[in-house]
Amino acid sequence: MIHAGMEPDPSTGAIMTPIYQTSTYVQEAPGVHKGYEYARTQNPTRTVLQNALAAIEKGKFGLSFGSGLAATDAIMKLLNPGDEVLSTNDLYGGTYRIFTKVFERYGLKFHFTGMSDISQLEPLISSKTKMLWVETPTNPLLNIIDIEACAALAKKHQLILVVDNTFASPYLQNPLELGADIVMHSATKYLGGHSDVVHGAVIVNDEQLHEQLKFIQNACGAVPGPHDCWLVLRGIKTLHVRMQRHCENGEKIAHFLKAHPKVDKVYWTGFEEHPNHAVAKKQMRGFGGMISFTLKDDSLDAALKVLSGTKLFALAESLGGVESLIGHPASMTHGSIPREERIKNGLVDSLIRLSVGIEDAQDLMDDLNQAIG
Ligand code: P1T
Repeated sequence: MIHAGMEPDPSTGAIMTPIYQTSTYVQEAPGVHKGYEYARTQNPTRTVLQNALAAIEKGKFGLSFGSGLAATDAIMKLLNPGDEVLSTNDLYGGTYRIFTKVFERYGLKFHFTGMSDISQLEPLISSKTKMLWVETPTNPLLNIIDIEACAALAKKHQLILVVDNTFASPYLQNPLELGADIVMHSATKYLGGHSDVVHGAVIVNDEQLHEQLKFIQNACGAVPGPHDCWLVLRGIKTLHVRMQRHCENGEKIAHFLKAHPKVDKVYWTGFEEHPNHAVAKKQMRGFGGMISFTLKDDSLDAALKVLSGTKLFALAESLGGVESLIGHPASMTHGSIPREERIKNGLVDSLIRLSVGIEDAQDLMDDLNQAIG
């Protein structure tokens, strides 16, 4: 993570990649330049980040975007009107929103389904299906989807397999090695790691896919600024140590919640009784710091009291930063999914989501304990 894809700056030897805050590059003569023409197309800070992203995801090519959703937007533009996408039904609300509110208007069709049991998927695939969209672990219910099994299905039916790897991060899971065609990240989360940047990443192995996505990146222009690239580069250097601590704290807090008399269900991929724990163990190197739970008192009021009652856990959207966050998916991150749809997929109004940070675990447990009461 510290060295991946990162070389000292070739023009000065600066060990830390400089922020190339420029919109254009001087050419010696028309078409004679140092590989950089215009900063939407190329920027040296972005180049280093893109190489780092490829290296940490064990892929050949990385591409950076202005946000996770800008990355998703670029991936969807690989498709044509009439094409269909089979997507998991438990996913970030903004991804659901761009699929249904933006791309359906351009003639793409989306089918949302549970993917924990892969045998359910094949009957839903038709000649129009072109892409499989997988988020694992899912946001916010921490379902686990078998990436290798999806890859086999995608290969058989010639589908592009996309894995949103935001929740696991490349430290815990590398979907390209498991057969995925495209990995995407909201780098706003664990990759950035400090809640100070919004950023998106796409990593692929296939040269043709890379060329198509690079074309879209430049033609549509959802590129990040160099300062944001630099922040993500700096975040990546500590991803491994942060993730180790997120995992340790996540495990302690998941067990603490499970033992708490007022807590009902706890969703965490590390529990042996998690329906796909064996798959999680197979494809992940740890279980991360994302946990969702409900209270035995399943009223919305009881959940809201906990959400407003924590002192260390800040009530906020987002995840993956060093500081712990608490959120209410139904009204915050997943508010853009119609209620009936949410409830059908198990996302109840009283669900509470935690992004466990890297503070002292006992302090975090004390905070939850006083808020739950
Ligand atoms: O926010 P942005 O960088 O555009 O990324 C969107 C996105 C994509 N995929 C997953 C799995 C995500 O969790 C997100 C963003 N999620 C939140 C803001 C959240 O609090 O869940």
